[in-house]
Amino acid sequence: MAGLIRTWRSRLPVGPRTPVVTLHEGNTPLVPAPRLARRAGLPEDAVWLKLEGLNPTGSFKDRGMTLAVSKAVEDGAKGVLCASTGNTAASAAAYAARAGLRCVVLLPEGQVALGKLAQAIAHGAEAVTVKGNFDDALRLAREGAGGRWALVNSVNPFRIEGQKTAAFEVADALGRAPDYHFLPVGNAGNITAYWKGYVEYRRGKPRMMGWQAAGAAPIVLGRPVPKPQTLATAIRIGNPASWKQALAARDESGGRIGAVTDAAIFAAYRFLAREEGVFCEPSSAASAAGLLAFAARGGFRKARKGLRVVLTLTGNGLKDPASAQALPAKARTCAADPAAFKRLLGAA
Ligand code: AN7
Repeated sequence: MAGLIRTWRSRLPVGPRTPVVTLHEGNTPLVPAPRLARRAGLPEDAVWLKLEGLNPTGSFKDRGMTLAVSKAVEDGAKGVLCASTGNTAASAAAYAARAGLRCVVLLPEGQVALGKLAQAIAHGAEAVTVKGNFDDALRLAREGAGGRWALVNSVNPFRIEGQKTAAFEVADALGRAPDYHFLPVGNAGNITAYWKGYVEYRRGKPRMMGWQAAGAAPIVLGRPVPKPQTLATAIRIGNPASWKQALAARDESGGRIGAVTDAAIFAAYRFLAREEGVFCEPSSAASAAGLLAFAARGGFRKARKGLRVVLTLTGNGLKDPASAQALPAKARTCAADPAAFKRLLGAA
């Protein structure tokens, strides 16, 4: 069925008069990752990637946004408002355009990947550059919301409701919930949503394995980080809004929330692209970096047969061309001459 509101209607807070603002999000592929599995010392059929970068605007945010914007329209909002490290803004901008609503996005200055900025602009969002970080921007957004401005950050419960459908899809694709679910953690909405989804769907419960960048790891440190630093800009967040819910997901599931260095994140980003043919954005690769770190420390002990581990790759690699351009490239130039090209191939 077209879009996740129609597909999961009975499990979502929508009524007959709720308009359906959709770009046919959801229903994303779950693909095996045999090389990553081998690298982690697991059986080749153990590790699966949920490709959320294949949603309409290139990230998992679309799952939450279809519902948040539909409810904003139902409630008579004139516009939507969000703070964002980029993907929420891109998604809000697209769904607001579709709904005919105004969209104001608050973006931390100089810290938003180029593709995400391009999306917000293309969809006609009113972009406000904030002289501060994401946490400062979210504070402004919360202050500004109300009246006929709907806040569509993940503090909006409809965002979580929409995003929980990813857990339903994973359980359907595997025939049951996985044993472990790895994902990056920024503002901690997504880990909250997956856990809610698994609990509600009753097909088993994975251990929830959340990963923050080491320079932006407030949940791991147990205190807010006033100046979060990481090249994985999507998760450059020092004071997550869903902190408590993330701890609940971790503790109720017997999981953990850990930190991975930028070097480990970028190594995993490169590995996924080169060895699995999957191009995600750097922040998304925190899940793979987390898997490798957990496995290297003997976290899986002796991997049993039938083990199922799912990683959410939250955003598309095309969002952040600058990060890809920083990778070592096999690039050369050639004269527009067949003989020269043949020599080049021969010398390869
Ligand atoms: C690719 O867009 O916070 O833990 O403002 O874009 O649910 O916040 C993005 C977060 C992971 C973290 N991967 O998810 C925003 C924003 C990608 C992301 C996260 C984000 P949450």
